[in-house]
Amino acid sequence: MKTLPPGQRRVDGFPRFGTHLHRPPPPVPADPVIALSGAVRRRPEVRLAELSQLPRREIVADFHCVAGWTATDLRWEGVRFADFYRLFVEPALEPDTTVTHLAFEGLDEVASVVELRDALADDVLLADQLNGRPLAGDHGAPIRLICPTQYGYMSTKHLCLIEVCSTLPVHRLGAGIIDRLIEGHPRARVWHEERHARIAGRLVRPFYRALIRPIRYLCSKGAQDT
Ligand SMILES: Nc1nc2c(c(=O)[nH]1)N[C@H]1C(S)=C(S)[C@@H](COP(=O)(O)O)O[C@H]1N2
Ligand SMILES: [Mo]
Repeated sequence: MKTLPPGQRRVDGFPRFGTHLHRPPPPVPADPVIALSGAVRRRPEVRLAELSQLPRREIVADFHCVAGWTATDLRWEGVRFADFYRLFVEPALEPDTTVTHLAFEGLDEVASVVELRDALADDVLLADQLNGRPLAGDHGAPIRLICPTQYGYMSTKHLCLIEVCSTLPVHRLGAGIIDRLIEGHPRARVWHEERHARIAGRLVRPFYRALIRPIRYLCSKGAQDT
């Protein structure tokens, strides 16, 4: 049996999970795009059809939710995020911009903030296929980010917007009590157990683990509504 990262337990299959709770997955637009905002000169929209200009990539990786479950050996296909960045984002940057972070937003308005160095890692994908099939609604149709070495909350599903940032986008972090309680770590590396921004990963394990059952229940209800 392979070793899982600290505090993780294997689950069977791959549950739909997330902060969307009871809502069904958002409908997929007829001609989906990834829009760019923030420190870009033009505001180009990249049609998903344009991604066919990039080489296809496949990775097999485990998926680790911060709440403590790990789905093993998922086969993702798509394009490397670094290739997308070089072809579509870099040419659109405002002159003399130093990009530090990217905010990835999904059609359900859930977003993640990823440091540029983590987003450009070799194994980060924009994935449109899982285990040989087009991504289903539950897992992020039509396309999602996959950052396999970071907790799942970085891997934004239903990706439709990338905000290019030259400082930490604080407006993305949320200011409510719940946001503070589950405030994600800025790097969220699973092997470093970077679960929470201020509290040691080991200490928040039981708190997150207690959320798995109610969230899975709500997610399965949302999936049935579709
Ligand atoms: N758009 C969007 N992306 C999201 C989420 C979400 O609610 N909405 N949840 C995150 C969390 S917390 C996890 S663990 C994974 C779950 O991915 P899955 O539903 O494909 O298992 O998606 C992440 N990306
Ligand atoms: Mo998660």
